[in-house]
Amino acid sequence: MKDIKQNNQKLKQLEELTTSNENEKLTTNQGIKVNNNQDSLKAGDRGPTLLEDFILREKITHFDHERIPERIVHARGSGAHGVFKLTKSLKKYTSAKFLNEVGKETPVFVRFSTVAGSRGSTDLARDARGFAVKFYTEEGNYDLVANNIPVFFIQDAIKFPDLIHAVKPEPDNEIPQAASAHDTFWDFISLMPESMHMIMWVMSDRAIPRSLRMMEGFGVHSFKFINEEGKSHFVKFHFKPKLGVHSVAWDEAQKISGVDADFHRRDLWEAIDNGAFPEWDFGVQLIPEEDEDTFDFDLLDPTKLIPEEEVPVEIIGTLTLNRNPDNFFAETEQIAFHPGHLVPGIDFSNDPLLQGRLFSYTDTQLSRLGSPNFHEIPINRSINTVHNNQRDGHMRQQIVKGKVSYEPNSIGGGCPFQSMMKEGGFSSHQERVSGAKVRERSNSFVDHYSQAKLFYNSQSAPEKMHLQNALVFELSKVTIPEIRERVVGQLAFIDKNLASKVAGKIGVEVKKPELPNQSIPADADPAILQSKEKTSKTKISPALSMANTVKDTIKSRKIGFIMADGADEKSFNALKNKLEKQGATVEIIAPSVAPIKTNNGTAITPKHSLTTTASVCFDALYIVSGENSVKELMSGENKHPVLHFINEAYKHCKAIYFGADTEPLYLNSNVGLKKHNDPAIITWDEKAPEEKFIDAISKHRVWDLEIERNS
Ligand code: HDD
Repeated sequence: MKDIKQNNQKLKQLEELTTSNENEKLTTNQGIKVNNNQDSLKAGDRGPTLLEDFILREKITHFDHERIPERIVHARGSGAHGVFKLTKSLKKYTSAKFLNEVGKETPVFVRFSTVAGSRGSTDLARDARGFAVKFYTEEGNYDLVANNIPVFFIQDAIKFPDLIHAVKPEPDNEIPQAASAHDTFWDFISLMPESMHMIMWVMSDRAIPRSLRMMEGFGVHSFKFINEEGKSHFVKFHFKPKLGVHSVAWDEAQKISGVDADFHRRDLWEAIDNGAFPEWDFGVQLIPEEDEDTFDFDLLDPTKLIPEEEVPVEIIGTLTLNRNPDNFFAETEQIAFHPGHLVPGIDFSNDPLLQGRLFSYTDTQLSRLGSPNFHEIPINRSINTVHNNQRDGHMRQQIVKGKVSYEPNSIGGGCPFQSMMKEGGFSSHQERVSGAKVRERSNSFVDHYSQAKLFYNSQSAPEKMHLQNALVFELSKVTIPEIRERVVGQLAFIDKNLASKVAGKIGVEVKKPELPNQSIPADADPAILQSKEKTSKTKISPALSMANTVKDTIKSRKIGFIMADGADEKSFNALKNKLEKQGATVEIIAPSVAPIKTNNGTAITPKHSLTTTASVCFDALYIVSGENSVKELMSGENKHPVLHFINEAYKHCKAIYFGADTEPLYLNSNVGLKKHNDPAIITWDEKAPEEKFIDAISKHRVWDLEIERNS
């Protein structure tokens, strides 16, 4: 009951601050009704516009100031409202109230993002994805500012501006947009061995998700849980999508960027609009403080993950996104996350990357949102009312009564009061810290290759091939041979075969790279750094491969039905109903978007024409039965686009079902050259073809057949 109240509280808060123009009269910002919004005020109808035209001035001035600076990183994002429901109490580990009571619901807003591109850049860039969650808890806002990759490029925040400058468009010509395939990125990477583990992840298909709804989320750093007795545990956070983790092929990603640059944003929006609410299991890996030193890596090193085989992920709740924002700018753009927004019971670790982040986020909001009062913007407001002595500043909203804005005070009766820990007052974990003031890195951070190896070795054969191709693609765009060579030299520490294959395709030799000084502590043993023998305790981690993800549902998958006049209405309806019943979405693709007539004379309006969309926007294709429909598709200007559509879907290893009468399309496409040994190509003459089609869609793609199919 209380949770529903809490949920409603955020909703109510937002509702109170939301307006609609429905049935309203146009006014100025001062509330004056406007009688003419078409013409400015002039001296005569052909004369100059008058300075006194306050309606014109106000409108243009506001327009001139509509833009705010985009986020320095993670500028391109999409967000949604939702709820987090606790399924397992963590009271033993943390006093955070939203993690204590089973069944408790906490309202959330989640913003997903790419990292490198500008606000208007494509969704399908090869990049890490942000997965930032704001929990509006009764104890205040808690932000988990996560990514879809569990490790990071660098170990210390002091290198963050260098990393970002290297990956962003180059400063002389602002090229390329939203892409890491260029000289400066790889120059930096080639000189930073610590980035190699993350490089394995961003060169894998994890960096080109099929959907934001099919990505994992990771808090990356070790954080701390503190319980009521003050005992602490290290904790790593995980979000696991209920739909499984799936990606597109790089060739698809590039084409989607042209056909629908908003592919991920649209997919998220439509899924929520259609009631297919994205869901994740929320999990934790818990490590008692005293076990800190039992790993073969440092828990404070953000380039390392804890293999799930060593510390299993305990699922403790469900995150559901169930409401699209009303206004992109007001909500998704103005939301301000900060890893330092904590609630009692959660604390930081000494991870040096995290420590630097704690400074950066508020600082960036000040220049991006322009005022220290950004917490008053509706999407950023805590549901716990704010009481303190801070005052004034640009755009202050809260009207605090009384004379007092200092403490201690007697005039205000001493209010507002501090809270003791047992009253919910935030109290930092009492950790004994001592040490000389040094600008150094711990020796325990020096092994840069073991987990890169672990990741690579845990991938399936098709995943390894994609990763290798990604490296070849990226490094082929690097124009300076020495940089290519250095990267390949780094790869050799991970996998010799990978290095030599990549080297062969980019015209360099595998050589030991010159190691940069700045990333190696003065007294580090270079032998450790270069050791080819060092491997992690865990040799293979099945959890790291997407081949082992959930593949048993077609829920929210997009199926393209290719059809023309004369399509067989009965089989069209039968399959459409079957697919929709299982939660898939069906979209019709026809020669044009003009209505088509089925063999029963029913008019159906297609959503797409063969030229306004492409196979890359669909998970699977059904070539609808109907002799006349097939004839039309195979004739004139339709023939090439329809065969291209089918061939491309086939190239990307998608399920294709050829209905009755579609043999001409089957035989004239590349698909027709293969016989019935392909689990994702289903033809009219097979037994239970619809069931086979549904099963094939649920498998996502048949990556295992990729080489054979494309040879
Ligand atoms: Fe960051 C935004 C995630 C390291 C500085 N970061 C930002 C966002 C995400 C992350 C998801 C977008 C939030 C949103 O949707 O508004 N960042 C990470 C992760 C990191 C990380 C998982 C490493 C584990 N970040 C990092 C470092 C620094 C920053 C080391 C600086 C020292 N990040 C920022 C920022 C941004 C940001 C400049 C840009 C916009 C914003 O904060 O609000 O402050």
